[in-house]
Amino acid sequence: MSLLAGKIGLVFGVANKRSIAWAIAQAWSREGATLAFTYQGERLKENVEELAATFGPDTLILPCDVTKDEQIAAVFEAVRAKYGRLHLVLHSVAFAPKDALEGKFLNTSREAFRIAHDVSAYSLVAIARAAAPLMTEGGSIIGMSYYGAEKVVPHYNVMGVAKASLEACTRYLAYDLGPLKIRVNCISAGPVNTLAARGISGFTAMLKQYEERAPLRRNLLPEELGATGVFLASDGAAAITGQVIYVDCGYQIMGM
Ligand code: 0WE
Repeated sequence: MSLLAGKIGLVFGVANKRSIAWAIAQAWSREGATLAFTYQGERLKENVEELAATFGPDTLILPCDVTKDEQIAAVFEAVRAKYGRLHLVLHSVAFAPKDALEGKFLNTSREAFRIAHDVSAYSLVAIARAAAPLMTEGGSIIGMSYYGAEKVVPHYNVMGVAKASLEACTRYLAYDLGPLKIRVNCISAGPVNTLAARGISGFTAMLKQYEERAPLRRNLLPEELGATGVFLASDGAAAITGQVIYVDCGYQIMGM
């Protein structure tokens, strides 16, 4: 208990109560961390305000479109002004234009490729660079990935390529930030029924496939992502950096 007492954390990527970011934020909070949140666009502002308010009325909540350097700068300036330091960052942000997640990868447009990589991979670099000066007591930065980064998952398409980039960014950031005692890791989650997964054709079939094929013969629970998020944020993971940790009921080990 209280593995994260005295830690300040910043969470990117809460959209609603089903968000992976929310599962990890709740787990961080339960372990004693003080959290700040960002939201993407006015559409999600109310959702995030409502959820974040459960951690107290003075919870810092800031808008952040991660493709805008000024907005990232404003977020970290607000954290600096309120807390003066930072220990934890969760990056749970991804986007590719919908038409790029349908049909052939071969037909990915230059613009869809750019957007997917800007939102889903480069943003981790920009956020890590802004976080580092505040992580004066060391830190833990966590990104979210998916198996489509290393194997072809039909229709995941350019998101798979962007997640491969995110995982490589994680390793290079881990190298640069290691001397500052800042660790950078990814959690590669099995499929979770979130807003981002909704509307993806065949998603229900994918959940069923995991249930049948994964060694643990079930899908993962959001609170299991929370528990791994706590571990990676805690001193228990003090020697772990640059890694991709699979939280997928073992699906990734299977060859057939
Ligand atoms: O990373 C993801 C999804 C991220 C995502 C979702 C959307 C839907 C709405 C990124 N961009 C968009 N753009 C939209 O317009 N996952 C791991 C979930 C996911 O998405 C898939 C999957 C899985 C699993 C897409 C195709 C096939 C499998």
